[in-house]
Amino acid sequence: MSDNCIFCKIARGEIPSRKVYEDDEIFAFHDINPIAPVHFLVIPKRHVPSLQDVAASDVPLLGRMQVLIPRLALEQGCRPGPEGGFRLMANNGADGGQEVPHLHYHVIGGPRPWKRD
Ligand code: DGP
Repeated sequence: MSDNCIFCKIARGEIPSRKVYEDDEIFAFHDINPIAPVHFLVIPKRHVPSLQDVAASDVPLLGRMQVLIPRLALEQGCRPGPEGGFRLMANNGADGGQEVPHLHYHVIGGPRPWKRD
């Protein structure tokens, strides 16, 4: 937990968000500035700044996130199979274009065109 982290506050319910999913380790919510019909973020509840900060002990958590994401994508309206799908994106650090320094996966999809392709 990080006191000043906006995504920690969202995961704790201190800042409102449109929740997509929650369990004891993972929180998912709609991006405030969506670039496609489906655009939500999946974060670990624990404060991890970016993928540059994960360790071997985080593999089970990261694995759970990866298995969860396709399920949530379908629930949020992404189409199944090779004709459908979604984009999974993680910006890491300033050079990676990361604005919020709490690890998050963007899940982006739905019928094209998107605002930014
Ligand atoms: P990134 O550049 O990868 O760090 O993307 C951060 C994303 O987080 C960006 O698409 C907008 C989103 N975001 C920032 N602040 C908030 C917020 O307070 N609520 C929600 N729902 N999304 C936010």
